[in-house]
Amino acid sequence: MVDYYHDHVSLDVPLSEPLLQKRKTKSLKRQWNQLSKCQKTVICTLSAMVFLIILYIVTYEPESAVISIHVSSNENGKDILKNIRNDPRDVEPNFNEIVHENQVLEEPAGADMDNEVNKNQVLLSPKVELKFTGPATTRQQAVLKAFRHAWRGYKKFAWGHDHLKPITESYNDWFGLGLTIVDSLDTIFIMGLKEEYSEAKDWVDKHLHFEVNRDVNLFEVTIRVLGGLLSIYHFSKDDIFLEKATDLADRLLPCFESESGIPFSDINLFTRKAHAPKWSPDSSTSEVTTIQLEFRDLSRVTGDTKYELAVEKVSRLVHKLEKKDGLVPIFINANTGQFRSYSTITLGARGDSYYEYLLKQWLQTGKTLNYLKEDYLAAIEGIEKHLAKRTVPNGFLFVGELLNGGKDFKPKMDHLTCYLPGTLALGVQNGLPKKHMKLAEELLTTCYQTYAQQPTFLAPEITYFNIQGESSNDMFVKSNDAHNLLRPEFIESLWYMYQFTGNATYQDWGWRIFQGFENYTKVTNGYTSIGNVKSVNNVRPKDMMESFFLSETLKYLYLLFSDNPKLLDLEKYVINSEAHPLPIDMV
Ligand code: DMJ
Repeated sequence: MVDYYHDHVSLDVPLSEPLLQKRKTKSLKRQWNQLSKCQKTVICTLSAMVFLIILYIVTYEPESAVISIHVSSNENGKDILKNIRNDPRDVEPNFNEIVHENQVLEEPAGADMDNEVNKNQVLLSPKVELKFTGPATTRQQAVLKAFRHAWRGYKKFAWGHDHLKPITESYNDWFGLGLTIVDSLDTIFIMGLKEEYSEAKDWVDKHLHFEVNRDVNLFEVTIRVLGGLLSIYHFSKDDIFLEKATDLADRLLPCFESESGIPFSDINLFTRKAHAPKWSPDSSTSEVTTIQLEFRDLSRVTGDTKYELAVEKVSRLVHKLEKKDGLVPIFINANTGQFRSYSTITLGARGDSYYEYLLKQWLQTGKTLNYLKEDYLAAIEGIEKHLAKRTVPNGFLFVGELLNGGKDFKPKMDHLTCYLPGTLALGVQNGLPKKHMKLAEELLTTCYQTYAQQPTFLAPEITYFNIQGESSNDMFVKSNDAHNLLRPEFIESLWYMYQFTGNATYQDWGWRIFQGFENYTKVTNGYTSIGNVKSVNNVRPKDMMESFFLSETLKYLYLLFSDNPKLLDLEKYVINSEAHPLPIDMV
């Protein structure tokens, strides 16, 4: 271009790229040299920071909600946890599909599955897929509505306490461990209740701790709290539940430091001092034998065998004791390791779940601990021989009790015994004698009658049976035994039986009983135990909603009313005494 306005002519010639670059570099260099030392330091620092930030962004990988398990040592469960698990706490659990990692079995040479637990053996939880998609039937919807009603009352008047007292709009603290929340978590998960899950988890995270200076019962806390935490850990894979479970189990372990290895029944979680119950020198047989599924599962997930070793020792000690055709007295001494002679033999209170856990431990361990199966089979023979009798009027089969060292028969059956048909069916499904199914069906019918014969359609706590033919009634209920605590055992059995037979009558029976609960135990702020099932006009509300109503009764009803038989797959899960599912070993 030509400049006509100046005394000279300037000509702009476009420079070539390399030439331009050279000039720019030269001028940059000149500018840099003109900077002060301080200016140069600031520029260098800023550049280094920008470089580091870019490097971090490029190499960052987000954490996954699926947990990778690689175990190299089992010295200390906590260390293992720290090392092997990601922290999925901020990740929303997937209620529709949760994938658990593969089971890892590191078995040293010579380990025998039917012998003592090998200290070096690390057996971790199997891969399990779950699909919980919320209620699919109108009956399930009704149960879900009942759960929400109970939860709302608990939340409003008893949040963080053990149990709701719905009539007085207050609470009860038995152990001070927020039992209803912990016990309900897996039911909430199965029902797909996201809001309730999030508030319950939040409470566990922030408020559940075990520095509690009070005595708790080993069995109750194990089945409700340890079992509840482990079950929801398996479902959600959220480490917070496992951390709490491990802390709790460590505090419970001193119970096993007795002379015999049979645990004391109670322990102070803060001082960790264990002792026999205040009212007796002995522990209850069902209690010391109904903690094994939970402690063993904790060993599976942490890789630390100390929990399983403690409880397995108990099973083996009880296995060696003399029994009456497989039947056990209901008291055992932690110091001597012996049964209390002449104590009652029953499938009800203090005896019940001994028999249940024989079968379930065998299942949990992939049918490898055969001494448990043998004890179970012997016990069922013993029941048939000594305890199973028929009423005279209509021949209903029931399971009574033996008193005075097995000398006297008492035609009395606790509602607790109604878990037995379900357990028998579970055994048959797993290859045990088919004749057990006949026993299961007959007992189920009798249990149903304990409900159906009451005007409330709710069973009493205890029923007596007519074996002398003194009247035309098959069963009768004493006033003191006429209460209903919202217990789950019969519903539990209905669910197992429906699972294995597909007989929809069992669903219909469950529905009628659910109506009984709706009609006579539902109150404005939840559900309440009642004192009298014998009169629809005078049920005498007892003002107590036990955590097992949400953990067990409503869970089993919800499962019973599902048309999907694999909603909770019994080939993959074994369910503890408080209805908390735990994975079965894949061997
Ligand atoms: C629950 O705590 C458990 O099912 C236990 O094994 C027996 N008693 C209650 C329910 O009735």
